[in-house]
Amino acid sequence: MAGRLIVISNRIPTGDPSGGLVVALHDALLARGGVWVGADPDPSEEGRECLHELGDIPYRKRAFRLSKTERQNYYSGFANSVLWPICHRRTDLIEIKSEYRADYLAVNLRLARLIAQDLAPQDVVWVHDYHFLPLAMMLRSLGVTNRIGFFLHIPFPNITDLAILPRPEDFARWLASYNLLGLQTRGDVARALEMFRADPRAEFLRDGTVKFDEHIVTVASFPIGIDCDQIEATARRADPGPFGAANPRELIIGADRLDYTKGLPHKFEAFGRLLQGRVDRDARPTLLQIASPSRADVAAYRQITNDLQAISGRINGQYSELDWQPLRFVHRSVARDRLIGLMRRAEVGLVTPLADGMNLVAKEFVAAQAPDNPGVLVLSRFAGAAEDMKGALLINPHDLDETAGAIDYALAMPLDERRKRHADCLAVVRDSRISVWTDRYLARLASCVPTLALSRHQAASA
Ligand code: GDG
Repeated sequence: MAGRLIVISNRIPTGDPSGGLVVALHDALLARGGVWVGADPDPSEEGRECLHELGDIPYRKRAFRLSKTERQNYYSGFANSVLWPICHRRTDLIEIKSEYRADYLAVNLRLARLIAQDLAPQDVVWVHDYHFLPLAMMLRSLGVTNRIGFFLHIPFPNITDLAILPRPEDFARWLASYNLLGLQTRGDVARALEMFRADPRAEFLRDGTVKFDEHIVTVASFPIGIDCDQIEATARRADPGPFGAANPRELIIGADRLDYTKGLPHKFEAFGRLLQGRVDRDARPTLLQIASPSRADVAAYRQITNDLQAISGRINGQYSELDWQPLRFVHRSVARDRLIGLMRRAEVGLVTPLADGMNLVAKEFVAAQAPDNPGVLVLSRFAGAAEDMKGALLINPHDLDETAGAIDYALAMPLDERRKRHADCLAVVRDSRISVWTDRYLARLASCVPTLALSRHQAASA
């Protein structure tokens, strides 16, 4: 595929690339050349109409400015208080305001104009995530016929939840303007196709693509992965660091952004259930929950933080001993190498989202284990990762007894079974490694029906 790669994502990394997706996109941009466009983290009333250059690297990074009001309405508002809860089946938390939607569309239109000015005919555009759903439709309205791909990192919403969106009929039109709609799982693809099937404007062509008005979109799953070689290497040399006097014998680890989708209250309560039901009173399992702060300007995130402090206080108050604090709730971000070291040190990785696009922590935990003496992954069946990771102990996080039972089983699991389950999970993690994911996505995008050749394709499929 000739032409530059134009990547659009909400955040553009500053400094050296780190983290799987960032490195993978960085590598793809290095290989092909191109531009990485994202929002400037500093809101400003100045310079709203320009993309400014960041850094001096073989490809360009360009940041677009948001005013404080736009950041509030487009980012905290429509993206994180409307789309995020809808996609994660938390419609009770949705906050609809007309200015949210207006600024979401305005920011996307401004971005589309800025991108269109700079596009060459062979360039390929790859848009990431729910902040930019209408971008392709807007680029098309400006006459752009380049290949444009979209990848949704979060779950595709249920059709009934979609109806809660203001002007729900826009959603299908936004997505149909892309050449390739990439989703995390086969379940997501099924929900997207259900949406198109229910829409009288959509028609299924014989090759499985969807024709919607004058557009043809391919819908497919691309389960995202991690840089497993790098994590395995880090885990071999990483040091979990000191624990203080109470060095846990049985360590259960959780590491999540502090988000209401991650099922953290359920995780804490299930751990409390485990402590309550202990037969061996000398057993002293410790749950270490690292929760990196996230979106503190949205009320639902402040609420969940307060809830977690209350639950962890109650559980510790009930079960702590002089030399043992069963639940350690660390509400801050931990250095990457140390986090990987803690994962390797842990007997159990506990991942309990109520809804999650993929969940990379589950994959990182597997990659961080010593294959000859691995820990056990306890994984919510509502994480995208559960669709393929059948070697994990799959749980329903709403069922506290089931989760407590799975942790108990994991802590007592014989070495043979641990090795077998870990090998099964590691094979899945390696198959979906991030470099393969990027290549697969871009190759599929290159093979999609180009927007210009529409009438010929229609004739062939009729
Ligand atoms: C979205 C989707 C999808 C966590 N705490 C610390 C830390 N982390 C790192 C983890 C992991 C990343 O953050 C979190 O990734 P997840 O996939 O678990 O979750 P989201 O942030 O919600 O990501 C998700 C993903 O996009 C990719 O498509 O899988 O479903 O929601 O890498 O290790 N990293 C450091 N310190 C921490 O304290 N350094």
